[in-house]
Amino acid sequence: MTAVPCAIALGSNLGDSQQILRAALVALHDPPNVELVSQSSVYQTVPIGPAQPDILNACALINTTLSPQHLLSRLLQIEQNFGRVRRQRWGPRTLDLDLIFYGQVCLNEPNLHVPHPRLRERAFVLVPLADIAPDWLDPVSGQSVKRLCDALDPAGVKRLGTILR
Ligand code: PH2
Ligand code: MG
Ligand code: MG
Repeated sequence: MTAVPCAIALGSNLGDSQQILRAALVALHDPPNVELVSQSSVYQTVPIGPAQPDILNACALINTTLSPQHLLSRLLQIEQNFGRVRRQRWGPRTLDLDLIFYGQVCLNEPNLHVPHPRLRERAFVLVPLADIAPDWLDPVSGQSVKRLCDALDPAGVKRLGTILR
């Protein structure tokens, strides 16, 4: 199978989030199934949802030979390895890994919706993603990441710097 380019969003606000994001990128890179292609800067973002500490967000581009469901399983497994416990929807997390785009594929399965259904309203996804994939076309809206990003208020998304590797 030829590898498919995908976009992944990362988030953390429990533990040493800088270190967790860095280690998560290392864990994600798992050749020959997943190749890490690029990573955005890290952003400190105001949480959407219940009150909790600010979240560190970033995005990564990968190439993968895994199917969407296998990639999702892999992301959930990495979250578990970082001690993710789900107590509350949109609650605090050591690590959240969301599949944003899987090539130009559109999928609506009970446990997996791709592109991510809320990506167009989330500056904490689109601002980092615009660092590394401004021209990526969202297959649902037909608009580029840059254009979707420019339509949002970037207040609440503050660039911290690059992720050291
Ligand atoms: N993730 C959510 C809900 N709210 N807010 C910010 N700022 N960053 C996130 O990653 C985030 C959120 C659901 O996973
Ligand atoms: Mg999420
Ligand atoms: Mg998630």
